[in-house]
Amino acid sequence: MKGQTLALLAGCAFLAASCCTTKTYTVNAKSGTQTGGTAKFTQKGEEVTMKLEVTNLTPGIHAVHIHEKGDCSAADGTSTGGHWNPAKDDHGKWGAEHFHMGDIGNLTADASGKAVLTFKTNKWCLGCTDESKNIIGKGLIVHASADDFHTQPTGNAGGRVGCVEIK
Ligand SMILES: [Cu+2]
Ligand SMILES: [Zn+2]
Repeated sequence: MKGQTLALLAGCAFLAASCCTTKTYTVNAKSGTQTGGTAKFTQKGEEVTMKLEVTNLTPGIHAVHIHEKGDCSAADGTSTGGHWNPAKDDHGKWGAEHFHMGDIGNLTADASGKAVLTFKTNKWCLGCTDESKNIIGKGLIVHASADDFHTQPTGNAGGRVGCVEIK
């Protein structure tokens, strides 16, 4: 009985270790806003899932990108640099002919300013050695306006209202 319990515990520990890496971060308010929320990243096998929950946005559509630096120190979020673009491609819509590795797209905030976005991809990893995939050390930005998927190199998404340091 004792042996079985130990085997079961060992099995559970193995499953827990092999299942997922999960990291949860805070959304920091930028550009004089009250933006808040959390960004949760989980890697299971080759797939990374992002669950982004944002509060206190203006109702409507807002662009979300991964930017190149995990530094939210500037009041306007510009310390995160431009869009994360390891493949040196053009800005665009995720999955289209041309897009940046950080071009997540848009989310929609409801009348109360809340928005939830779930995004899954096997093009990212959490802390692997492939710098064309690793999102650790990057910054996630929620913008004041929508991404038009067209304007270079930013999508004309306006100011930076929310910022996450993906550490
Ligand atoms: Cu952006
Ligand atoms: Zn882009």
